Amino acid sequence: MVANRLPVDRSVGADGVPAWRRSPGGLVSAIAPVMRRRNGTWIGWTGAPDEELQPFEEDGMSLYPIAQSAEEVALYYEGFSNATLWPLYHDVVAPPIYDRAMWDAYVRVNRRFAEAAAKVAAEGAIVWVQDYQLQLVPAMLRALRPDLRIGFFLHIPFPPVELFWQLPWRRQILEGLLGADLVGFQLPGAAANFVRLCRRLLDTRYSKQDVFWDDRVVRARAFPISVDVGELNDLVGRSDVAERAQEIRTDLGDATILLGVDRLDYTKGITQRLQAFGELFGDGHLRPGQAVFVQIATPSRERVEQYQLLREEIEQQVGRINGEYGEIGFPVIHYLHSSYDRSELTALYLAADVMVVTPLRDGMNLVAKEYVACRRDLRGSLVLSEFAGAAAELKRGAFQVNPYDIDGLKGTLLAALSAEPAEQARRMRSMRRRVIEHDVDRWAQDFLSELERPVRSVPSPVSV
Ligand code: GDG
Repeated sequence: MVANRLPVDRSVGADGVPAWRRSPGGLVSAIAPVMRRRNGTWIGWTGAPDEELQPFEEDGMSLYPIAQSAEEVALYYEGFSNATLWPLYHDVVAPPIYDRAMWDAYVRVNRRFAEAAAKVAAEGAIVWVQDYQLQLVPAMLRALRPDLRIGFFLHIPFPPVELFWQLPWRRQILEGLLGADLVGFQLPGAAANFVRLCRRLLDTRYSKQDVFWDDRVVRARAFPISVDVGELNDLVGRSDVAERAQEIRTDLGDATILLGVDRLDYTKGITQRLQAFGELFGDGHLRPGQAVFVQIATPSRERVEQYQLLREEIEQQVGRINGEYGEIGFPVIHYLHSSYDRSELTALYLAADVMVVTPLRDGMNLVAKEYVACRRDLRGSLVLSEFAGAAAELKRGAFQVNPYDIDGLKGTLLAALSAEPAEQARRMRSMRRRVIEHDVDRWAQDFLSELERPVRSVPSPVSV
């Protein structure tokens, strides 16, 4: 496995001794058992700059740390990954920065990951590369180790040709990805964008979702990621979690609870949803004390300027809305810029009457699926943006919305707030069926079995 981050976080135990702990989240829990079974090695960064560590074992996995200098973190990670690729791949909702020093660092760090993988992988091994920070790794690795079977998965959207075309290094990125045998995306539309781009930019031959490149077949396929249903089920079954959910309800005065849980990111549509919610008080549709919005905004990429600007904007907006519509003891928005553990998040999901997920663009959005997985009681409503990848699977049960349409958003929030229990149950049941059958284990298995499937050979060109 090659990913920007290792699957562990450093924590300090009660005795003050630093230790590693497995990172929370579905990706790690889905992959960790596969890695153990196959004796795999995970190559990644520890998250601390300027740290040279030897390979070590943790949680039954072999971990191989890659060092990044503070300058590389600024240029490769915060820069090219999160100030260039992230906005470009999310519909340019913020302007991407095109900076040559950032690009140079991206190439340098990608090469370091590729060289490490080339050194560690056994003869004929399977190598799975994750996400937009490492798009050059497949081709770099193939050049060093043509014997390997290489898969790549992109967690974020893949943009249409017209947007990707802006990138000064578009050819290098595309050729980097084409080093893989299998390029996985969240949605079929993203795979189609990729194939179209190969045709337009590199004039490759192709057949449906297969691209013929360098005498090889590169398969582009969709594998919608999902959540760890088993882990969430365990949390939902805990009595302390149920008690905490009840406590949250009581603390909020038994108001109807709307909930947002997002990294503080401009792709998540937080300002749009808060504006719509605030206007419902201005219009007299809601009263303070009757409904309350809890917005968890987990700190993210705090050194990137666009994220600092967004934080200021949201904090001003929350202050304005509470100042205008709140009453003593009844703020209309609870805004929490902090991160919580999984049990607290689960209690929030259980307490929420309406889960509001309104990204302007999102590869998948796991929060929507986590909410559904937690609601075994078939209660609660999900308001879901049409621009989240999850909408493709959950569209029948969710209250779908275009987050750019503030009036539409207001109407949808009201509809979700007034859904009767029978309607909630009907919608939730259909969404749960999908999420339970397609959990994150299935996602990992589907990707790996496609990667291991024998590849057909490149057909000879047909003369016309
Ligand atoms: C990228 C793509 C794609 C949030 N706050 C806390 C916390 N979280 C957890 C959530 C969820 C995860 O973080 C966020 O996942 P999302 O999918 O919603 O969004 P991104 O971070 O943007 O993820 C996305 C995903 O990759 C996977 O492919 O779905 O489209 O953008 O699991 O619960 N977890 C904890 N404390 C928090 O405060 N423990």
